[in-house]
Amino acid sequence: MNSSAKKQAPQHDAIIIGAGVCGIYQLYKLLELGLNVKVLEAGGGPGGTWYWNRYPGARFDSESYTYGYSFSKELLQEWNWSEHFSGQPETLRYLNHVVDKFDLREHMQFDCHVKSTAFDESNQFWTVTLDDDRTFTTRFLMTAIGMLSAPTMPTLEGTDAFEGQSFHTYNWPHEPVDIKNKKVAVIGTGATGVQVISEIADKVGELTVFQRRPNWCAPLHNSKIDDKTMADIKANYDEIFERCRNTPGGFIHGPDRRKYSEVSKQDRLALWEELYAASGFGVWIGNFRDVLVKEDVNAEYSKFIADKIRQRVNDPELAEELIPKDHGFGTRRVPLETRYYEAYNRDNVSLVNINDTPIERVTKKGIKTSEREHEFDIIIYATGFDAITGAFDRIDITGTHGQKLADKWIDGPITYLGLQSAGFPNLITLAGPQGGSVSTNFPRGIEEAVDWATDLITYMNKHGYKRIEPSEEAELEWGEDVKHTYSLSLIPTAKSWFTGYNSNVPDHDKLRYLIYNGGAPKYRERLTQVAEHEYEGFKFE
Ligand code: NA7
Repeated sequence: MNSSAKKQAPQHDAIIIGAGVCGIYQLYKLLELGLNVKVLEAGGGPGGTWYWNRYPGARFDSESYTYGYSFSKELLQEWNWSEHFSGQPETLRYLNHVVDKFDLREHMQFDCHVKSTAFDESNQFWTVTLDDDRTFTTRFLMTAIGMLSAPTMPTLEGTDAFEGQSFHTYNWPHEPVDIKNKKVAVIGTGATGVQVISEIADKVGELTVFQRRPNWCAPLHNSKIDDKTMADIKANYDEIFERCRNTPGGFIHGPDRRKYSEVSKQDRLALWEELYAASGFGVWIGNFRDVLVKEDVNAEYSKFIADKIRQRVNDPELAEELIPKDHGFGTRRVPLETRYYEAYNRDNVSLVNINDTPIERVTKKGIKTSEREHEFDIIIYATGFDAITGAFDRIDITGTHGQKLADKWIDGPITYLGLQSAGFPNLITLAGPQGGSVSTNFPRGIEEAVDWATDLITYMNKHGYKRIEPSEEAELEWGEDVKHTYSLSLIPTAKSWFTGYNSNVPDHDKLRYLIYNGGAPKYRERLTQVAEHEYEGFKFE
C-alpha cells in the first residue's frame, strides 16, 4: 500500500499565534499570497501588548508616527495620531482600525489560549491544541506571541490573601478602577512602574512605591500633534521611514557619530542638555557613540543625568535613593517619564527602599516589610515579564523525535537568525529570541521579519518545498554572532530583561543571550544575504 495515501492534509496553510502588532501584519501578508490562514489569540480582541496593558499611563516611548505600519500609503495618509507619543487607548484603536480596514478580523479567533503544539512527522504538519482541547492542524506555525507577554509576579507569600484589589499591570482590568482617594502601592520601578507612578500620583489618596533598584529615567516630553504637524508628518513619511531604516534601533534617533573624546567639554554639555530637553529616546540612543561602550564615558554621562535627578527631587536623601548606583545610564531599558521625579515631591507619595526594609509578605490588609505593615486599598504589581522566551515556555512545544523546545532552550535560546530552531520544522518564530526586532522600534523590526518570512514561504511554494528547518551548524554560528553583539556595548554589565535576568523565575539568574544587538541595518543585511544565497543555512525537503 502506498504510505503517502494515508497522509492527511493540514486544515490550514498557516496558523499565527498572536494578534498583536506582528500577528496582524503577518496575517495581512499571508492573505495577500492567497493562503488559508488562521490567527489564534488569547485576548478578547486584537492588539497584543496594547490590548493587555491598560494600566494608567501606558503609552509609546517611540514617536507615534514611527510606530505605525509603513506598508500601506493609504493607511498612513488616513490615520491621524493625536500625540507625539500615543497612549494605549489610541494605539489599540489604531490596531483595530488596521484589522478592520484590511478585513482581517474574520481570520482571527479570540479567547484561544494555545496550550500545546506538536509536529506530526507522518503528516508533516503541526497540531495546535487549545486550553479547551480544541485542535487545529497547519503546515506552517508562526509565533507572534510577544516579547513581553508572560507577566511575572513576585514570589511573595500572601499575594492571594490581600482583601483589596490587586493586579499585575499587564492584566489591568478592562472595567475602570477607582483610584481616587485610595491608598495605593506600586511594586516595581521599571518602564511600566515609572509610567503608572507618574500618572496616578496626583489622583490617588496615598501612593507608596516599593523600589528594589532604581532605573535611569529621562523626560519623554510628549505633546499634542496639531493638524499642521500631522500634515507635515504625512508629507514626510518616506523620509521618516528611511531614517528609521538606517538607525541601529529603527528609531528616528541615531547615534552622534562623534566620540566623546573628540568634543570639547562645552560642546559635550551642550549636546547633553539638548538631548535631555528633547523628546523621545534621543537621550539614550542619540548620544556620542562611545557613551554606551566605554565605562569611563558612560560614568560621565551618568553623573550628568544624576545631577538632573538631584535638581528635580526636593529631598536630597530621596534623590540619592532614586539614582541608580549599580549600573550605568542606558545599560538597562531607559524609562521615559512625565514628571516622574516630581511625583516624589508630593506629600502623598512615599518611597520604600526594599533593600533596607525587605517585603516579608503580603497580608490581608497590605504589605508587611521588616519595619511595619503598610495598609492599602490597591496593590499594583509592575514587576515585569519573563521576557522573550517566557511566552514560548508557557506553550508545550514538541518538535521532531519528541524534543521539547523548552528543553532545548533551557540554558538560553538556540536559533538561526532568531527565526527558526533545528528540530522544529516549519515553526517560524517571528520576533523571537535572538531576532533583530527585539532590540528595535518594534513595528520597524517586525515588518522586516514578516516580509522575510513571507518571501520564504513564497520561495518554498515556488520550489515545491514542504518543509524547512535550519542546520545545527547554522544555529551554532548564529549563536556565536549573537553572543558577539553583547561584547559591543555595556549592556551585559547590567542585570535586566535585556540580559535574561528575572528574580521571579527559577534559573533566570544568569546571562542569557536573548537579543541580537548588532543593530537593524546589520540584521537586515544578514537576512538579505541569506535569502539571496538560496536561504543558506536552512535545509528544505
Ligand atoms: P521591568 O523593566 O522588568 O521592571 C520590573 C520592575 O519590578 C523592576 O523595577 C524590578 O526590580 C521590580 N521587581 C521585579 N520583581 C520584584 C520583586 N520580587 N520584588 C520587588 N521588585 C521587583 O518591567 P516593566 O514592565 O517595567 O518593563 C518591561 C518593558 O516593557 C520595558 O522595558 C519596556 O520595553 C516596556 P529590579 O530592577 O529587578 O530590582
